[in-house]
Order: sequence, then C-alpha cells, then structure tokens
Amino acid sequence: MSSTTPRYAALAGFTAATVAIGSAELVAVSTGPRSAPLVAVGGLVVDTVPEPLKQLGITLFGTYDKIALLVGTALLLGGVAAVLGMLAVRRLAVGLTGIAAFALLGVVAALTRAGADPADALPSLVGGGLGALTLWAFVAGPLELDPWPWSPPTPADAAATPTQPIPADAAAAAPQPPPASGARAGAGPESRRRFLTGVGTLLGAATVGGLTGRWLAGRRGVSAAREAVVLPAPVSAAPPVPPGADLGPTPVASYVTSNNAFYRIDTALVVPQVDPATWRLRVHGRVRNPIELSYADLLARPMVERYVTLACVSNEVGGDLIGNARWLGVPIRELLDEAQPLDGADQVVGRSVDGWTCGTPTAALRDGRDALLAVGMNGEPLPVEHGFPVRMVVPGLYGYVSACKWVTELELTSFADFDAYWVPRGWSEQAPVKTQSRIDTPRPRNRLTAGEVVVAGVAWAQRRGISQVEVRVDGGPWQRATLAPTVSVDTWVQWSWRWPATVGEHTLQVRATDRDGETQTARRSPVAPDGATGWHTVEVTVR
Ligand SMILES: Nc1nc2c(c(=O)[nH]1)N[C@H]1C(S)=C(S)[C@@H](COP(=O)(O)O)O[C@H]1N2
Ligand SMILES: [Mo]
Repeated sequence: MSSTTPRYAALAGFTAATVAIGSAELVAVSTGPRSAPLVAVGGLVVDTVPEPLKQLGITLFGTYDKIALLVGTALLLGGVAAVLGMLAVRRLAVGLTGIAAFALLGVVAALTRAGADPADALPSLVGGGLGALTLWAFVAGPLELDPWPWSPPTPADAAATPTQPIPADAAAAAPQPPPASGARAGAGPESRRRFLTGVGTLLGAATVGGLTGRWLAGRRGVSAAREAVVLPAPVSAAPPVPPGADLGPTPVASYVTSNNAFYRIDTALVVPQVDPATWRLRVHGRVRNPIELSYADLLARPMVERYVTLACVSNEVGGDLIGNARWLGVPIRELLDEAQPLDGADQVVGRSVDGWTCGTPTAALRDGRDALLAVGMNGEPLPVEHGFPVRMVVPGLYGYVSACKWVTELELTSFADFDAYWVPRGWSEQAPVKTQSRIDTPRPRNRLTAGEVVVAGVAWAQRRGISQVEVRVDGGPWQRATLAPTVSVDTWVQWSWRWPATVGEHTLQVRATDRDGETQTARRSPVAPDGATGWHTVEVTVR
C-alpha cells in the first residue's frame, strides 16, 4: 500500500467539507448569516453547553470566546472530515452518511434558532449536497485516484491476483503479467495529477466562495441605515459631567467609556442586523392596552438623556466588564403606563430579535429610575453590537436581567410564569448590582519607587450611590480615599489616595460604602449566581 494514500483520502474528506462550508456561506448571503451551518451549530452550542464549560471558554479566551468557538468548530470539523475521507475510500456509503449527518445537524440548528424560517435549511442542504458530490468525485467519480490501492479488491482484481503462492520456480519461469488497469500497485501519475488539481481547485474555489459570502453578508448589514439615523435632541438633557470627574493623568478608567472601549457581552455569534425601517416594538402580554411602535414612532417621543453605568454579572472582582455611557432614550415607565400592566404582572420580559430574553421586575421599571428604551449611546445611534436600533438600559440591575439589546418585545408576565434566558442556566431571577470598587492604579505586580504613590480607581453602587471609599495596606487600618465628583447615583465614581510607599512587598485593598451606609462585604463569592463579592486586592513591589 502506498503511504501517501491515507493522506490523499484525508485530503478528499477535508476538501469535501471545505466545499460544503464554503458553498453554504454563499447560500447564506440570501438566507442570512445565522443560517450558515458553522454559525447555526455554534449558536446551538452556545445555548446548550453546560455552564461550567462555557465559563471555562470565557476564562480561556475572554471576549475572543466567540471567535475561539468558531475556529475550534472549524478545526474539529476539518479533522472529522479527514477521517470521513479515509473511511469513504473503504466504503463510500460511510463517508456519504457522515456528510448527511453533518448536514442534518446544520439544518436542525438553523431551523431551531429564534425567528428561523424554512429557507434557513438551505445553506446546510446545499452545502451537504455539494460536499457529498465532492467526496463521491474523489472516491468513485471523475477525480478518483486510480486506483485507491487499499480499497477492497473488485471481483476482477480477485481473478487477476493469485490467492495461492506461486511456486518459486514457476514464478521465475513465467513472464510477469502486465499490470492491469485495476492493478493495486499504486496510482498512476496522471491520476494523481488529476486528483491533486481537483483538490487545489475545489479548495481554492470553496475558500474564495466562503469568504466572498461572508463579505457580501457583511455588506448587507445595517451600518448604512445606522449612519443615516438622525437622533432627536432630548427634552431632558443629561447633567453635565462635573469638572474633576476624571482624575486627569492618573491611569484610571475614564469616567465616560467610549463606544469603542465599552465591553460587549451577549450570546450572539453574529451581531443581529436589525433594519430600523422594519423594526417594531410590541408591548404586550398581561396588559390592558397592548401597543406597537415603529422606530419613527419611538424617535418622535420625548427623549431623555442620562449617564448610566452598566455592569455585567460575570464581572470578577477587579474586572473590566463595566462601562459608563450617556444613553438617549424613552423612559420605559411611560410605555408601561400606556400599556397598563394587569395585576400580578410583576415581570417584564425583554425579548431580542435573536430570541434572547431578560426578565426585569416591573416595579424597577416604574419606580422613577431612568430605565430607558435607548436609541443613542454617547451622542451616536447605538452601535450595532450594542443593540442597534433599540435596547434597554436600567440603572441598578445587572445587564443579564435588564439590558436587552436588539429588543423587539416587552412582554408583561410574572416571575412565576416565565424564566428568562439565564435563569434556567443557574443565574438568579433577581440581580441588583452589588456595591463594588476597583483599584486601577497601581497595576498588579507593578514595581514602584518608594515615596508618594497615587492609588486610584473606580467604585459603583448604582441606584444607591457611593458615600465612601477606603484603602488599606498590608491589612492595616482603613484610610479614606478622596472621591471625585460624579453625575448621579447611577454612575461609578473615581477615587484616589496618596500612599507613602515604603520599600518591600505590599498588598493594597479597597472597599466602598454606599449611601445607605452598607459597606462592601469582605466575603469572596463567585460571579454566579448573582454577582461577585469581595475586596479587590493588588500586590505590588516597592524599591
Ligand atoms: N440580545 C441580547 N441582549 C443582551 C445580552 C444578550 O446576550 N443578548 N446580554 C446581556 C448582558 S449579560 C449584558 S452584561 C449586557 C451587555 O451590554 P453591552 O454588550 O452593550 O455592554 O447586555 C445584555 N443584553
Ligand atoms: Mo452580563
């Protein structure tokens, strides 16, 4: 058996898979990126993997977890396809069945996504068909390696190949039979050339096709529609940021987080592209008076603008899944007042176009806080990845229970009747933001010089506000930090403290107290199920 043969078989399988994925991406230009098999299956994985595994992925890859998932899926698929190619050379039916199984997985994944329609099956069906055709062409069709030396002997081969050893003298005497066309000695050079040309051409075409598909799908996005949006002026402007809210040259997270620097967390493998021209918001469920709004209707309403600090429940102590922006939007309270929730409707479910849901206490949306149906972020239409055209922003609640991006429904229901996306996955139904503080400077393991060192960072307790921040060194007495001015209780505040640093290894710790007089607990608890607790601790060396 030629040693290159298994490699050729693997190459045939890999090429078939590449043709399948590439052609599926092209078809998905018309059916939408979420119907492409890699993305659809990836989405199914995101929604169904056990929570610890997902946390591991986030720990390993951070905000690159989605790219890691797609690349990982592609690598795994490539490997499996290579094995399928080797099996197909022995039995074509096994290879074809494998491809059919993958296509079926793609179809099921695409059809079970929220808002799927039957056409979403097309990319996987077309990809599966062309992938199967490719495999057949290499194994038994026009591009066949002639012959596959390890394929089972055909009856003709059996007749040509003696099964009994030929007596030595007879063999020596008899002239060797010329190799028949089905000889098992190895593929002829011409057949190899044809095979490899086929591989090269198909791999190239599928890659170019797939990338073109992605690129075309990207151009079908809504960035042009977003750029055309003209936001109305607010009837109630955000209070100006007081001078000194930013501590100046101190390396602390800036008071207002730019849209580019704002953290992004969501379950969407491809960012939903929602056309504002067709967007609708339904306020429905347990209400006396259901309402439906277009984007133009929403923009025509009186808008307010507020600074609100948004935090993710998955933010570790000292982490950076938090940001502060100036949001422009319509108070959700006003829409609820018009819809008139019925008694017992204690939960408002925000539903995204991609089916993701969050459950917000109705009371939190009506108690007078600036809960917004936001259209603007820092003076611009919402960035697409931050929820364009419309999202929810609710001060004082973690994002997963309040900050629905690409929102298209507010459904009044009860907590008893409906669990939003993260609740069955082990996260709390109720999730008010916990009082927290973070040291931004010095950085962990910084090497400092003895003398005065500025210790500074941010602290937050949305809705309650921060009354005091304290720092201690090596477990010594707590020292009061200076608080910078802030806009409101709904945003973070910067703090600083001048440390007379002495030579040696030191441990810095911070804790905040909210305006209700509650001091941040020392008890360390993990992010699940309702937000991390504990004091941010930074170790430094002073020389
Ligand atoms: N549609 C949708 N909205 C969502 C999410 C999501 O997965 N899908 N994640 C939520 C979570 S967990 C957080 S912390 C915030 C983050 O908002 P950002 O990405 O704009 O910072 O969005 C919330 N809104
Ligand atoms: Mo989050």
